[in-house]
Amino acid sequence: MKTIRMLACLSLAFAATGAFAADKVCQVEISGTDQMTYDKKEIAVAADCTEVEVTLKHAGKLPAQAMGHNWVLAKTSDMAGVASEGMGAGLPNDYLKKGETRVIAHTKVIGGGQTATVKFATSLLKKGEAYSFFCTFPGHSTMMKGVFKFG
Ligand SMILES: [Cu+2]
Repeated sequence: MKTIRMLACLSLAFAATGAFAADKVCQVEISGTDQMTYDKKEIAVAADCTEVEVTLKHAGKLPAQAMGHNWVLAKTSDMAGVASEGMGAGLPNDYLKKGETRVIAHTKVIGGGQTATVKFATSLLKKGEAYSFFCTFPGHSTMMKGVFKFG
């Protein structure tokens, strides 16, 4: 009886793996600088991407304590609130409020020479919604922000 159940589980696992074969992971690269800027003002992800993998590079030299950058994705209407409420959370929490639910995806905060990656499913995104990416290091989101387009 146990064996049959295990076989059933195995075939389910295989079925799931088969489904993943149709997945399309789309890569996005973005850099941050010591001048408090990203090198992109807009990121566009095609509608057939099932997952997005964002790699953030800090091309500068300053440490995370002085010029830390992260990459945070949220609805454009949530951006100001996420940034201002994340300010007090501190570097160990990547300047994101504990229990923050408005963030769709984010990398950790990194300093010069470092790289961080985040992968998320596009099923988290709604067509027709306006999304923005931004840095939640205190004061940065006024300059470090851009439009995220899906579809
Ligand atoms: Cu920043």
